[in-house]
Amino acid sequence: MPEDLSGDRLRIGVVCYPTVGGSGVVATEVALEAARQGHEVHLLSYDRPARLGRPVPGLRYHNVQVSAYPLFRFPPYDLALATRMLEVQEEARIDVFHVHYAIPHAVSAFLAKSMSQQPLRFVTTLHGTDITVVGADRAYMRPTRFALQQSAAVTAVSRYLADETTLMFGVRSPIEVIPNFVDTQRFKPGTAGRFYDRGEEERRIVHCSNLRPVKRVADVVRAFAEIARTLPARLILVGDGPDREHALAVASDLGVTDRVESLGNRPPEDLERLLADADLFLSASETESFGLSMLEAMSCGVPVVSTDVGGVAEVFGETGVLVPVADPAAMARAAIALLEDADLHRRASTAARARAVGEFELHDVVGRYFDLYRRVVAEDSADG
Ligand code: GMT
Repeated sequence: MPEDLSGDRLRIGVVCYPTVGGSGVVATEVALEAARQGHEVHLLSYDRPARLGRPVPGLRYHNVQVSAYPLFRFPPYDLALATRMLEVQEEARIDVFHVHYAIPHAVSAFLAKSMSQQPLRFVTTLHGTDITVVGADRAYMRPTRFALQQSAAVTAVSRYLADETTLMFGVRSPIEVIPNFVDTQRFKPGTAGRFYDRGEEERRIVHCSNLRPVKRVADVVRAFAEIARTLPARLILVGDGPDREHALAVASDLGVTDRVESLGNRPPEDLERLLADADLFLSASETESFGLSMLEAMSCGVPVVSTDVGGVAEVFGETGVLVPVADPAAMARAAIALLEDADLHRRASTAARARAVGEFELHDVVGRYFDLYRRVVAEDSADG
């Protein structure tokens, strides 16, 4: 029998992708903070999420296993997830599931809800390509729209993404914007300072992503090659994905291989350290609903130059520099301006950190999810 929880404590089921991508990071941080605040948290995924780290009291991880029969060219993960959600619901009497990334998580949640003998409530958070790219695919559109309509509440990580969803999916119910967040105590400026404090000539430029085509990482390398023609600089690529080899081939063609380090996926502590000591962050994405790694860089006081897409302007506010997509020359010009002028860089660094602390601090934002869970549970109890 599940323990009787008192007062404000909730039983929360969190569903996410386990990879280093932003939606998995956000989901894991929400789960960790909920457990720290005394809620009982059940995290479901097909692998232990990259940000989870060591076991945490109050948080249980449930693995979703998919059988691979010879007949299945595509093992049905959505069915396996629905079954696991139902089992966890029956075992732990979950008050609310929070599914991150609509496809297929919201559809699995709806299936679990339909199969459940008890009320099963779920909140869906939209992150980006679940709507802007994947969701526009006819094969996914209708079940996703249906599952959003069946969610007790839908949130999006930026106003841009909320508006896109309303436009593309014709979702009539309001979508609440709850932005992504950063732990500004973990992601903070390093003690070594920037290139002018370190007395070093070489500027450290970082790009961090899952190196998928949407990130246009080759444009980051092209911009970097221009920068490296003007200034001593090093490019550090963090993350792994299908475009890694292509990016390195472009670096080789442009003669900057010896100045590009590709570190692959790194544990969160390494990312915090790398950003803390960076001088600039570059992002060349063709779409970005939010840009969590840019926010993490800002929190470390690292100025960011990004393509002007999606919700990036909402994250930047008055900070950062926006350039057109597919224009590495413009990106390089903006970067050089910051990396040549210590005063300009210092102001940009201070503004970036101040914006992250003022608008996106983890403890200020995550509480909005907990308020939403309570509202959903209260409304459902009142209805039923
Ligand atoms: O949608 C994706 O590309 C995957 C997703 C993820 O799992 O990393 O990224 C999206 O969600 C992040 C967390 O909310 C956002 O910071 C990213 O901007 C967003 N990616 C895109 O929109 C391309």
